[in-house]
Amino acid sequence: MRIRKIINLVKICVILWLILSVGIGAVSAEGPVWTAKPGWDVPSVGQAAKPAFADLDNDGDYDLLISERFGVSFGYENTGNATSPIWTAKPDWGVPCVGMGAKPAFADLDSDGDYDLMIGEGPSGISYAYENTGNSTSPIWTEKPGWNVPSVGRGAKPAFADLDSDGDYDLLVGEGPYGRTFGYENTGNASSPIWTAKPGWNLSSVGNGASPALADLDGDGDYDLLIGEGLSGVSFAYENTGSASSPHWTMNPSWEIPDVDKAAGPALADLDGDGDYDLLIGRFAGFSHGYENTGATPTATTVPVTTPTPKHEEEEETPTPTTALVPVMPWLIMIVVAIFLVYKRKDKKER
Ligand SMILES: [Ca+2]
Ligand SMILES: [Ca+2]
Ligand SMILES: [Ca+2]
Ligand SMILES: [Ca+2]
Repeated sequence: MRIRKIINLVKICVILWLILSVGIGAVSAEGPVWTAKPGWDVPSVGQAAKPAFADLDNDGDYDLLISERFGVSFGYENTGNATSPIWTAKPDWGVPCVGMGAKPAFADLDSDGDYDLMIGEGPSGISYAYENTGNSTSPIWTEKPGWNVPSVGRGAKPAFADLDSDGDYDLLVGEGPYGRTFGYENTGNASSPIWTAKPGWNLSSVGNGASPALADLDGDGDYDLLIGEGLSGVSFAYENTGSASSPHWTMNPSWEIPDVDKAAGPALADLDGDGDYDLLIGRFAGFSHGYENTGATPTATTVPVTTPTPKHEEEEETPTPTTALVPVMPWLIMIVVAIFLVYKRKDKKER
């Protein structure tokens, strides 16, 4: 009788473990396969490199801005082409120090056909906006406080995408010490953004120094997500198992990228023109490492975005680690059940 009870309890534990490990909602087997591509690497910019892609000279290939730990952002022109990038320093496109732990993100925020810029900052937790007052072939970054995103605490790391398919850019902003990511809906419009907190899009902690990057990784027409982590250097993957107008983030470990040392800062763009997203991950040592997506090319990457081309982002960090709650829970439950059984047994014996 008692053996049957124990067997039943073990069964319940196993089922709970499966449910909690897999999460709610099925994830896709299709999607990216990341293969190191040293030819795309970018030399060190100092510490905690955070790249962001955009075609800054409107010649049809992705260029780069890489921010670093001490708040400076460096421009790189792609002097190769849309299928084979070569990164050449372009000081004119850089941004002077914004503070500490800078992380850039690009989007055309005023719908005038050129990329504007947001740079997340460390101690203030504010994401500072810059309007492109140059043009689509020659950017000039001019501070635009009206577009700033209020503080998320420390270590702000913004990433843009139209998350509700209404034709304007929305935001995710990662945060430093606790590794959380916050959603912001653009409740203004495509030429004048207003950032309104949208808790339904938030993500729980990945540990520390969350650095999000958004792109459609499985070619199903909605944005998926990578979040770089500060201490482990892992970039965690989330598949959008909701829809293009209502995202639901479900962890998909088969898409994640292992350790790059620490302060992982992923940025996504199609670097070889084969129709899928490739990857650059900034790391603490200041380098950015290239990864080619060698998975099966997903058909039609038709993410609804208003302006130029889709693009994506990065992070920095320091303090408190927190281990992911989900993998720990099943073990906790099993330990509690085991203790309960031992006590029950002892109790019976004593009686
Ligand atoms: Ca270009
Ligand atoms: Ca613009
Ligand atoms: Ca939107
Ligand atoms: Ca998708």
